[in-house]
Formats: sequence, structure tokens, C-alpha cells
Amino acid sequence: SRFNEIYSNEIRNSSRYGVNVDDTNFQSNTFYMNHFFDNYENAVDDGTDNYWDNGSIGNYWDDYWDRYLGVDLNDDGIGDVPYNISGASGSQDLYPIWDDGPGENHPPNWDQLPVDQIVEFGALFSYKVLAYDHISGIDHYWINNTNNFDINENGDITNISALSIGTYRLEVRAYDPYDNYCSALFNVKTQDTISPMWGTTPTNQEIEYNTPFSYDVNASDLSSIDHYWINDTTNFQIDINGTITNVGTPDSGIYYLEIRAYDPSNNYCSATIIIEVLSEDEEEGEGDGPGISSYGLVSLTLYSLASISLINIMLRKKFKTS
Ligand SMILES: [Ca+2]
Ligand SMILES: [Ca+2]
Ligand SMILES: [Ca+2]
Ligand SMILES: [Ca+2]
Repeated sequence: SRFNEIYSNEIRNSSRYGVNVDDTNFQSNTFYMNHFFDNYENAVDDGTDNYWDNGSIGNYWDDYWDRYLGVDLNDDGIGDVPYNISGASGSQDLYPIWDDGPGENHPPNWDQLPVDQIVEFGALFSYKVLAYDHISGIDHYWINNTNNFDINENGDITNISALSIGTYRLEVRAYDPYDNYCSALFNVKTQDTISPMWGTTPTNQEIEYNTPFSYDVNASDLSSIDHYWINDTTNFQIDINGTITNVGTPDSGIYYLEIRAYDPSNNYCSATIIIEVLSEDEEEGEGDGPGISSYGLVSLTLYSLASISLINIMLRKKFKTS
């Protein structure tokens, strides 16, 4: 067959080829304004000098969009890049029929798909997402949560307000100039892993027997102090403000008290102090008790020194007389 014009046909649903030119004697025929849909392969041309457009309009190919990144950026109804016909002849449709609306309709793609992020409570959040659009470039980025986050023209995401502990579900989009976009979902998890710190390290305490006791400890945390804790709740208690008081009348003696301050995420700081409850005797009067008072100790030492001196004198005397 030679010098035929094949036009305005709808060629669809072939399990093999929409058009198969398998004979080199099939020569100098022109295909135009045909519509190719849903064929296994739209066309194969092993013929000779066949044309797949009439010089101003070609055919509609349903795989033009994804196979050739088909676009009609100048909106003239003709695709801006040729459609290649399979087969030995190397034919091309130079004017493929294509209407993709204003500009083009290929969405951008993510360079790397955004992934979940973890940020320490109180720290600044910063994460970069990147998309590309080989046809018309990225126009802008968008984020669903603008109360807490901002995304700039480069895809840098930062927090614009304090993030509370928990998980933020974010959607980001990258738009091209024609409102085509790609979208991705990811989580930003804010967590507190830093323990509270003592304002002043708790110190050892002395209590007089049967006397109300109150000792205030204080810790702070970027998040907050959730509660205080002590190990000995038989004799002592600690309130929400860190004030330790006695429960009942603790016996005289030594108490090892561990004190902890917790933040809401269960991190804590700990300190162990000695609380000495003085005995009733000691409380009644200093120096009068059966124990050796500090005054007594000094007297004893002085007395000892005096005794040694006396012995020295006696020894010298003895040496002289002999
Ligand atoms: Ca065009
Ligand atoms: Ca267009
Ligand atoms: Ca695009
Ligand atoms: Ca903390």
C-alpha cells in the first residue's frame, strides 16, 4: 500500500498493536488525527517513509503523558516533544495532539520522601524537604499546620511556636506553577528525655526530737516538675512544691532519705540526704548528758597534755638525782 491517508480513526483495546506496519512495501502513507487508546502497543512501524502527522497535526496517543513526559506548555493543542513510533523505521509523530490545560499537568516529585522526625522538647525543629519538577520547576511548598510550623521556598520546615510533647501529623506539598503538586505525610514527635535538675542540691538535716520539721527542696525542668517522691513515707512526706515534713513523731536516729523530682515524661533527678533526729537527752540540755560533749573532749585533751608534761618533769628530776 502506498500514498494512503489514514485519519480520524479510533484505535483502541488491542491486546497487541493498535497499528502494525510490518511490511517494508507499506510506504509513504500518512496517519493523522487518529486516536490511540488502551492498546498493548499503540503503533509499530517497520515500513518505509510513512508519516505520522500531516505537517501540522498528528495523532492522539494515550501514553504520551507518561512515556514522553508529554506536555503542551504553550497551550496550542500540540504536544511540545515528538512521539516516537516503535519499530525499525524510526518514525515520529512531530505534532501529537495534546491538551493538558493551562501550562502542564505533571506533578512534582519528591527527591526523597519525607520521613518521621523526633525533636527534643524545647529544642528548635528544623527539617528540609526537597521536590523537583523537571518541566516547570517548584513554585512553592505548603504545610498543613501553620500554627506551629513554617515552610519556606526552599522546603525548610521550622517551628514557629513552642511544640508541646506529643506527635504532630504533618502533610507537606510541593507545587509547580500550574497548581500541580506532590504530597507527603510524616510525623514530628516531640519528646522530653532530659532529667530535671536540682536548684540547690538537698543537704543533710538535723531535727530535734518531737519538733515539727519542714525542709524545702526545689528542682526545675524545661518541661515542668510533675511531682516529687521520697523513699520513706512512714516518717516523712513531700508535697507538690517539694516541701518535706515529718509524719507523726519519728524516733531519734539516722534516716537516709532519697528524694526525687520527676518531670511529666518520667525523667527524674535524685538526691539522698541524712536526716538525724536528735535524741530526747541531747535535746534537753547540752553538756549535761552522759555523752562526751565537745567541751568535755577539749578538757580531756588538755588534761592528757598536762599529764604528759608532769611525767616529763618527773623523769628529768629522776635523771638529775641519779
Ligand atoms: Ca505546544
Ligand atoms: Ca498546556
Ligand atoms: Ca509540573
Ligand atoms: Ca525534662
